[in-house]
Amino acid sequence: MKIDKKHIEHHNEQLKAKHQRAFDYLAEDITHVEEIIAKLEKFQIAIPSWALGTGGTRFGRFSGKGEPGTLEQKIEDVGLLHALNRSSGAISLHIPWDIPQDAENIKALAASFGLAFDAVNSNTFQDQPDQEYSYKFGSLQHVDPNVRKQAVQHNIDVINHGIALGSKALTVWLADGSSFPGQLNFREAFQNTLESLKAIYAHLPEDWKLFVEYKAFEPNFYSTTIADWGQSLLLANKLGDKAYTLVDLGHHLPNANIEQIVSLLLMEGKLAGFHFNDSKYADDDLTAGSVKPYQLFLIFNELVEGMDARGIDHATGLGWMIDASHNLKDPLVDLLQSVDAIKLAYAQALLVDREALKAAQQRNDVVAAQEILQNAYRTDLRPVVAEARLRQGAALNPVALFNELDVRNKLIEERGNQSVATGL
Ligand code: AOS
Ligand code: ZN
Ligand code: ZN
Repeated sequence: MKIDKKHIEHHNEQLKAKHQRAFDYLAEDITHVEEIIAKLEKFQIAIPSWALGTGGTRFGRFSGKGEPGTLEQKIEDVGLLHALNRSSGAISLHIPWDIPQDAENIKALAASFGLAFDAVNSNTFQDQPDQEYSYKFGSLQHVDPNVRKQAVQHNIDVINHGIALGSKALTVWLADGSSFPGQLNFREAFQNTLESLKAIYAHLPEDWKLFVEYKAFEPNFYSTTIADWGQSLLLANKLGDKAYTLVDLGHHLPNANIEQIVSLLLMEGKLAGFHFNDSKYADDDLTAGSVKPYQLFLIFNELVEGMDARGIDHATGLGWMIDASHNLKDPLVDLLQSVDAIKLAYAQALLVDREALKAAQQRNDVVAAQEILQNAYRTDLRPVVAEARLRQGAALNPVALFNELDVRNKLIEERGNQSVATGL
């Protein structure tokens, strides 16, 4: 299944008049609309290979169909997304779920869809059939040095796969922790983790980054060894300049002020990776912007402010990625919705009158500050995001075109009813 230019043009032709009316009406009042569009056009959000299949919960899984069974098919799926929205120009692989046997061919295939390779992800939260030691009681934190060594070696192997593909970052997410008080010594677990990360860091190429992901709980239910941004930042600072914190929106305790975390990490020059999703309770991995769109906007507001303050390029300075799981929706549609919601929040943040906000803060004008933020948030910028897509040669309405072209049924015709369990 391939989406060609003609499909997009035909679709856009039908929606163009209505779009133009909405866009012109909006653009008249936004003095820097061209600047916003230019930034939206450059903004790319990587797709994780594990989000292309139907997820599940520990209670069950309702299989999807026509899902990608091979790495080649996963790349094709992201290629479809990118053809529809021109904003999903990279794929993030998970080793060993995706082993690139022939890196050159895989690279060429990705390039044919205009895709690059984002951060590579290691996996020491599951045991693989051929491995010697079990990760049941942790990996990089483990009390047994043999287990730690095995986990370190796995991460080095992942770096090597990434080098062959042109990735520039390794993301380490650990399930390490404990489920019962007394099960481990917190300090020793942390120190073991640090030593293991140092060994991995030593194998990082000069132009690579190490993203240290944190998570409040789950799969362990009493302690997680890298549980919050403080613990991640502590490790990143001890490791060195190439190590950074990765913020996954679903990995905080309820009501955490994520926008403040983002702001301070940027201030320290230690924010580099981002996993988008949304949640009501914890790591629900729902579609970005589906539950708390205002929070997503506030996070972007801090991202834009903080990146501008440090002169960080919005498009290339941070590793933007989705990390989601879909139990009910078609994974591809869910990803299209996520990318759209992320770009909308970004556009809203770009609309904030920074000078006026700064002035309001300086005179402690709480009311004005709120008005400024909410004016931006409550402006319906969907036509601006659509205009950026139009100029990029993407579909004005990617979800509608996905349905019009009956993409999922075509994939089922090609691949059959195959379904792959993925995601966490
Ligand atoms: C797990 O909760 C984390 O979000 C990871 O970033 C990610 O989902 C995992 O590495 C995928 O297997
Ligand atoms: Zn994540
Ligand atoms: Zn997660």
